[in-house]
Amino acid sequence: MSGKFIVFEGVEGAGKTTQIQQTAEWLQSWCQERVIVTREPGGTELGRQIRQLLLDDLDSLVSHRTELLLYGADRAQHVESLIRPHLDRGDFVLCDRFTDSTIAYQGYGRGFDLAEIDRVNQIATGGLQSDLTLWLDLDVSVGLERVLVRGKPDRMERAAIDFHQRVRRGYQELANIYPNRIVKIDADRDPVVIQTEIQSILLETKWLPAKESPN
Ligand code: Z5A
Repeated sequence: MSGKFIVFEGVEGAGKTTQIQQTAEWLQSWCQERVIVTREPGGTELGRQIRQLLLDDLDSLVSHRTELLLYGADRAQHVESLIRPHLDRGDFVLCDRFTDSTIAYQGYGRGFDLAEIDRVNQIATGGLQSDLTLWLDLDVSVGLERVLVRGKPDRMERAAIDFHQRVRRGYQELANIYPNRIVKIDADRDPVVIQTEIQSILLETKWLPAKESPN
């Protein structure tokens, strides 16, 4: 496997979607078609159906154990049918959320046993980890304000504020445990400033091929 797997993480409204799109456009100026943008849940056809179940349809009916397994099922399909094949081809795969979301939301947020979450993640990914995780860190109330203006909140967004605060603490714990893999980025700044920082981080990795000079 020779591609690079870059994951964007953070609480709701942290700016992952905004930053992942801008990062992809910027990376494409180096590698054109070799940049793939995807997300969890919902990166595959099956995943889109799981996403709808998880975020819209099941409402409060879904048990925490079922929820954990549905995220795991979405990820297993995603890794096998999309992420690994692209990494094998040498592509950059930019993913909006991955295993750390499950640890932060189902583990720290829901209080689910972390060892069990690790087992589900291991089954779903076969051991695949990100090469780099960009954690966009933001006060949860700022993030929720950003997303609530866009309309009806989904099932997860409706969770109590202390749930989202535990999720944020989960990301902090993960960043402490994996300082080489997870980079914390202050997401309470102008999107342009955040994008400039992301580009600097990626340039430092030396993963980018030399850019051809324009004629
Ligand atoms: N989940 C889980 O529990 N377990 C798992 O294993 C996985 C997921 C994989 C996915 O929801 C849900 O699934 C999520 C966790 C759970 N729970 N919730 N809720 P999603 O994919 O629909 O939502 P999201 O990932 O949280 O994305 P989001 O809410 O769309 O936020 P975002 O992508 O981080 O932000 P954005 O769309 O780029 O920006 C949001 C708004 O803020 C938008 O109007 C922007 O224009 C604005 N914005 C962006 N950046 C800025 C800055 N810097 N300043 C000001 N305004 C900004």
